[in-house]
Amino acid sequence: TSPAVVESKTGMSFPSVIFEGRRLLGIGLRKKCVFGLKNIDVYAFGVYADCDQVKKILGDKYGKLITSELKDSKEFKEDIMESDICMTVRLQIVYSKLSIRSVRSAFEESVGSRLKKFGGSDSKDLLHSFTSQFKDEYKIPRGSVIDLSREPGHVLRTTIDGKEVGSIQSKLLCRSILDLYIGEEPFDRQAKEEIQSKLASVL
Ligand code: DAO
Ligand code: DAO
Ligand code: DAO
Repeated sequence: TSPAVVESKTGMSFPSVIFEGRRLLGIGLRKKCVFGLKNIDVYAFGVYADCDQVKKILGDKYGKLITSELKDSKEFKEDIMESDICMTVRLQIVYSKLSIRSVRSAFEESVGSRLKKFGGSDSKDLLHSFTSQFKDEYKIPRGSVIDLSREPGHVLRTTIDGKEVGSIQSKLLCRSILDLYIGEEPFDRQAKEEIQSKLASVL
């Protein structure tokens, strides 16, 4: 099996395979500008997908295209986003002073804007049902591992250090979270490129 991949700036290490065969597609860094002047490294992330499923579900449709064509195909991206393929975004916390309150407000800003973009009016309740999972008593010190997984049936499952904190069935929420990492304005452009190339090369 292939070795883990280390995010060079933070030293956070991502195994090449997690759960039942979810493979690492790419890694990146989530930064945030605070007080309009300082950039902090908030977390490193790795995006994983069940590549056998990618092949099974999208192989017939795209298998004949060459990797470079596939990589830039809007339709392919759309199909990945909309599909029921099992995926995980793993976050490893870098910033040691992260409070649950700031997680909640960052989330409302980043994911909230996507929910509005894709979902429209009834997205407020959905956002609340997700952020209400973030209990004030949770601790996420540096090195904590948060997994956001898309499970069959568009269920978004959240775990902190392997412990489940909640599951929500919502295609819109899965899609909105995905969009943070591989959408039009991703947190880390290079990571998005890497993820897309890797996905295209699977087929
Ligand atoms: O101390 O309030 C502060 C600044 C920290 C900004 C935190 C950004 C949070 C980003 C989301 C983290 C999700 C795990
Ligand atoms: O980086 O802006 C962002 C949003 C990333 C998603 C963060 C989800 C965090 C969920 C777990 C928090 C538990 C306290
Ligand atoms: O742009 O080619 C593409 C698709 C990339 C897919 C990235 C998958 C991330 C899945 C995370 C789901 C979390 C709910």
